[in-house]
Amino acid sequence: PEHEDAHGTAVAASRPDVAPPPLYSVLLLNDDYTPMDFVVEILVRFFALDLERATQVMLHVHTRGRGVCGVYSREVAESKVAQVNEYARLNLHPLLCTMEKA
Ligand code: TYC
Repeated sequence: PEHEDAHGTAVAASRPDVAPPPLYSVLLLNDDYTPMDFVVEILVRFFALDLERATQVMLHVHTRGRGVCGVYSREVAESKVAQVNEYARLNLHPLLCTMEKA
């Protein structure tokens, strides 16, 4: 909603309608070649999961095809995706990380 100042100029209302920034899920996709222990290492290293939770997420991706590693702002999610894909490629694994609006 817009208010007007003494000159009739539109100014921001005292309670501006601010939308919360959208959140993004960062996903791992299954493949037939990336070793399970490498996927667990990724989940510990880049998503701060403990070994037990990392193993659960890895097995979920392995059996269901994809799974959520974490939920972040767009900027943080983009950074996680880039870092994971770069690290996987550096290690010659086909692992794919992607993101979608939560
Ligand atoms: N399917 C892989 C295997 O059997 C393991 C794997 C899990 C790969 C999760 C990718 O995102 C992934 N070695």
